[in-house]
Amino acid sequence: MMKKTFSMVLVFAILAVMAVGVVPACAQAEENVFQFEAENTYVNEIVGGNFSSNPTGRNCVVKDDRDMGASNGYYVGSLCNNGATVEFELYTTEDIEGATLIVSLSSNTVDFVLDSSATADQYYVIAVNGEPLDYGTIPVSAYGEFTEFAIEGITLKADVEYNSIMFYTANSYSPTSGIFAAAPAIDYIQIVTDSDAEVTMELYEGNY
Ligand SMILES: [Ca+2]
Repeated sequence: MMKKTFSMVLVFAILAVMAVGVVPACAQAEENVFQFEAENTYVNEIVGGNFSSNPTGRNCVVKDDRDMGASNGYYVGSLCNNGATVEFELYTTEDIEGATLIVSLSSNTVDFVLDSSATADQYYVIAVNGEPLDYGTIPVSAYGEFTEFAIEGITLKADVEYNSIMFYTANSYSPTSGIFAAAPAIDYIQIVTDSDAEVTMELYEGNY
C-alpha cells in the first residue's frame, strides 16, 4: 500500500513538472514585423528599363498615380534591364534565423512570371547576403495591385557591415517590343521574426 501511494505521488509530481514545462511552449511566440520601403533605398546607381527607355536612378522611383496600392505612395519600378539592382541594407541588433521575408511586388510594364531558376527565361534573383533564394515563381501583372509573397528561412546577422536584401534583374527576356527583361515593381519588404531583435534599414532621403 505504502509503495503504491509513493508511486502515485511520483506520477503526479512528474505530471506537474511536465505541465509546468509545457506552459512556455504553448504560449504564442510574438511575431515582430519590420517593413522597409523600396523607395527609401539607395537608388542612384540603378540603370532600369521600361518601354524602349532606360530610366536611371531616382527616375526609377515611381509615384503610384495608377492606384496600385503602393505603401507610402511610391515604389521602385522600370527595372526591365539586365543588371538592374535594388538593394535593401538592413541592420539587426541580434542574429536572426528562420525569419520570413515578405516582398510586395507588381509590375509597371507587362505581365511576368519571375523565376528563381537560373535556367529560366524570366530568371530573377532575390538574394540575402549574396545567396539567391529558391522562391520558385512569382507572378506579377501590369499595373496590378501590389501583392505580398512570403519567402521562409531567412537568416540575418548582427556582426556584419550590413545585411543585403538584393533584387537583381538577371535575364534578357523580351516578351514584346520595347521590353528587354523580366522584372517586378518593388513596393516594400518585410522581415517577420519571433526573435526580440530590432531590425532597421539604412534610409536614403530625397528620392521622391
Ligand atoms: Ca513603397
